[in-house]
Amino acid sequence: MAKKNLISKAYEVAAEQFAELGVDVAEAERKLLDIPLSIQCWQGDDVGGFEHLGESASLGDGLAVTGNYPGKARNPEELRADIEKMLSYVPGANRIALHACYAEFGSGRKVDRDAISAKHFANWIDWAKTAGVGLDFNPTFFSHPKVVGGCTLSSPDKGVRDFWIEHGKRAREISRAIGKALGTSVLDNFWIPDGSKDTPEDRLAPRLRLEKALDACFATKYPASLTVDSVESKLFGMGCESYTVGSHEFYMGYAVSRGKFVCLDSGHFHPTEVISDKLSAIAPFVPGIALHISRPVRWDSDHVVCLDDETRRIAFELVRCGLVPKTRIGLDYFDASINRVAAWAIGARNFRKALLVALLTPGCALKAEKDGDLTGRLAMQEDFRMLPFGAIWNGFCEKNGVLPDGAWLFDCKDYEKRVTSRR
Ligand code: RNT
Ligand code: ZN
Repeated sequence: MAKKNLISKAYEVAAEQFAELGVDVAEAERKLLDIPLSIQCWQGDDVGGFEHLGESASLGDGLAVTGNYPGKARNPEELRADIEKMLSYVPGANRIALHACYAEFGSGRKVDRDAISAKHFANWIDWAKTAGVGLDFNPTFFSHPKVVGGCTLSSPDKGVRDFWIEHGKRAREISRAIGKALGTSVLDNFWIPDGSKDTPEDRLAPRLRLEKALDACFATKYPASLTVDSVESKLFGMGCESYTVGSHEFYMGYAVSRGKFVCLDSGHFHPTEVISDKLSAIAPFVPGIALHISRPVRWDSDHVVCLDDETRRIAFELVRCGLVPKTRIGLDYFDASINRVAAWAIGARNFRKALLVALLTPGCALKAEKDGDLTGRLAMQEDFRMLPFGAIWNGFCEKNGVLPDGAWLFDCKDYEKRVTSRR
């Protein structure tokens, strides 16, 4: 009880301080609740999926999950239960991003990726309706024997290309059907692992094949109210260090010329290159931007999202440039070395915190900039770092029935004790 009192006291004082700086805290909170955040289902089972339920299958094709923390979800029911737990720690309009490999075949025969359809996602759709969340989708171009020589849509083998083109088409049709069933537009994000370990002689031919294959995938037009497509670039992957067919420049050109969303994964660029600066540069030229918020560490692009400078900067750019309506914000990380539900919640809460910080940032530094007072701008930017954002966050969580910092982890550990550790 004392703790609760402390949270509301701190909240009141903080809200007064923000009001003095011209910030409307209530409005910031309303906006934060309405911003959709698409949370990746694959944090819960190490990007395993359910195609091989009962058989073993390993993640591959440039993706790697490290760690063997106990308690990973073994089937769709466990994964959905874990997602519900995780969602209870994340205030706001959340969505869940699925991958095609999370299809469910029930007692029927396994269906290959070039033959899946919306009916294999019926349980997800029903669950989403009950849970009150939207869904997003991704075709799965990895962990499959038809990834030949590390390649899918850019493969020199027509049979391989055709298989994956059909998969891409199926994924779009599934996305359309989910959009229709849930009444919310589904983001269908294309990422492929294609590339090469060593330096290729011909860097052009695979890109021309990819261009054609994507055109074939996207031949059918669907209304944006049901689904939109995005294309996600990467710099390199494990075993694909020297050449990536779907590089940033490739997909920029593709998205701009075809009117597709560009998906920026914050882990997919050179170590000192940041995506926060790309948002305002790309926005004028594409119908929309998709984000995979992640945290790159050395070779890995998928560590749990922290509330670091770049994460804050991404959220700030979205808010300051008015890009929230144009952006599908999503998360993409997978950590199997710590409690998976906690990993999910930490990253998702952090991006919501980053958005809250952005929404609560006073406008006076912008005014100083417009007035040419660059000294004032820097002084204010630095002073604002110490504003009591945490007090607003905790009060905001409580008002919305979500456990504040310091409390949610106890609940999560209790869930671990009762549920995940027994798996
Ligand atoms: C891979 C891409 C891709 C995947 C997910 C699982 O480097 O980031 O988005 O992480 O689709
Ligand atoms: Zn990604």
